[in-house]
Amino acid sequence: MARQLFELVGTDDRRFSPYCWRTRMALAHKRLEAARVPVRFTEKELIAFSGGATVPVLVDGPNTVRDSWAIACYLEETYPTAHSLFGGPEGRALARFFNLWTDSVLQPSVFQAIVGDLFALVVDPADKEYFRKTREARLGRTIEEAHALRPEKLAAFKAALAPLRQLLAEQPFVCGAKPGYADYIVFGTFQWARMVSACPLLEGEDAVLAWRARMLDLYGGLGRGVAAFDTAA
Ligand SMILES: N[C@@H](CCC(=O)N[C@@H](CS)C(=O)NCC(=O)O)C(=O)O
Repeated sequence: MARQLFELVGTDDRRFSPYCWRTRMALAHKRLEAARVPVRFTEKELIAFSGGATVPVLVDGPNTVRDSWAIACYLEETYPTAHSLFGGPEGRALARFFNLWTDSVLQPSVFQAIVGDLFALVVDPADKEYFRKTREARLGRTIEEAHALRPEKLAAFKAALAPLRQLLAEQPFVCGAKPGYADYIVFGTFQWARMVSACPLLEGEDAVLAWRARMLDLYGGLGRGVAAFDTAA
């Protein structure tokens, strides 16, 4: 197939990367197919052609694009008529805010809360040494120390969601009546978490949980159809 998506893989063929989920949802939104190529953390040679060391990488005919945000912009520019991801330049600017907010606020707190489970349950044995070394350097503490901080990191995550919760009490999707790329950015974090940990990020009556259920149902249950540890909603 001319279009290929290189995505992270762990044990039992789990494709759990939050950034790759952003791209998978964006492709589904655009009704575009792609052959999915699994890449373990340490299989850097498989994506060396992209000039980078992270996934997602999209190959679309002669074009190679890496970085989930760059891929979303590429898809919007290359396939402008089919189902807009951003709804125009103003929407793209707002989606960029969601990208930066998710990367700098949501992802780090969830990462610390679930890294112990991620390491134990889904990091491939061949990648464990690499994962421990790189992630402990990033965390400034051991995986076990981070795991012990779960309650406080989850509390920080829940607090950070306050404006999102309010928004989703007013409208079904982040982007309004229909989902768009900002929804996929935030959804990537929730999908990643449920695929690597049984720890529920949210509980009870919560507009964000209700939104997550709607997101899991999109595109024939694309998100719901994969193996997950947190199967609530
Ligand atoms: N800003 C990048 C981040 C991509 C990223 O960090 N991907 C992780 C997987 S979740 C990765 O490939 N890590 C490889 C490594 O740690 O060696 C994007 O949005 O695509």
